[in-house]
Amino acid sequence: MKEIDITRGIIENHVADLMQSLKSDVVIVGAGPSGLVAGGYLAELGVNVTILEKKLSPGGGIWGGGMGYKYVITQDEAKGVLDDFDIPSKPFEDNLHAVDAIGLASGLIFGAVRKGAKIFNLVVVEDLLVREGKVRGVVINNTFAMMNHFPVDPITMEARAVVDATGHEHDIVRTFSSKNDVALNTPGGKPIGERSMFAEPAEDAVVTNTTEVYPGLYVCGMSTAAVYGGYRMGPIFGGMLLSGKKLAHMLAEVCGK
Ligand code: 48H
Repeated sequence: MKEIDITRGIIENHVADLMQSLKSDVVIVGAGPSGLVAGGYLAELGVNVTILEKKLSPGGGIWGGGMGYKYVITQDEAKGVLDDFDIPSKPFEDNLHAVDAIGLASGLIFGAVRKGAKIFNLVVVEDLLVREGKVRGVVINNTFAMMNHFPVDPITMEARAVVDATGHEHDIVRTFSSKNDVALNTPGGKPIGERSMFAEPAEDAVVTNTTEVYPGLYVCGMSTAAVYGGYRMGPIFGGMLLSGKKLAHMLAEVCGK
């Protein structure tokens, strides 16, 4: 066993994955629950999908459960998604299920990978490629370079559709809207901003507002609340899972699958 072979094995495989992702059908920014579900279903439907995550660990806001208590809650309507990703849950009250947050995060990550989504961690999406009024890809950089404010220029990936699954931050839509003179598909043409907690309408709105916000640019999960002025819902995750599933079916159709 030679160290140099271990090194070659890592570099060759990483670069092969990266080359496949240079031109994806769909790039999802953010590996939280909505992005992972969307990516998993899209891959299963035969779409070439890449998920980019700036942190070391995918999973987004799942890991901490509610205030560090390691369970989250889902509704009956989302049970099918848990089943599709082989994630156990315990029935709780009428129509609710308690899900171990660590089981949910790890199950969605592994489920997305097993279904064929390519996930790259430690990659920040810092901007978009826009041509002729349509989003055509992402501008990416290395997390460590960004954290240290090193003057390292970014590189790019092309995609037919880009998804902002960056959660509360709605980083992609926010940056796109502030850098360009564009009208988003929102009342007023700009992100509206998230509202205070009101779980039931918040959960419905996350799914309703999973949509194309600008040609080629889609939102799912918590970023829909920030973009469309939805309420927050606290540690109930059914809306995130159902938003990811809705998005996958919308984009599979866009990609002709
Ligand atoms: C690469 C990025 C970038 C970037 C951010 O926050 P998330 O878990 O997102 P959702 O929408 O799938 O789930 C939301 C849920 O976790 C939550 O916060 C809920 C239900 N809150 C309710 C409430 O009331 O508070 O994941 C987003 C991911 C994170 O992992 C970020 O690191 C990542 O996106 N990300 N990755 N490039 N520019 N910006």
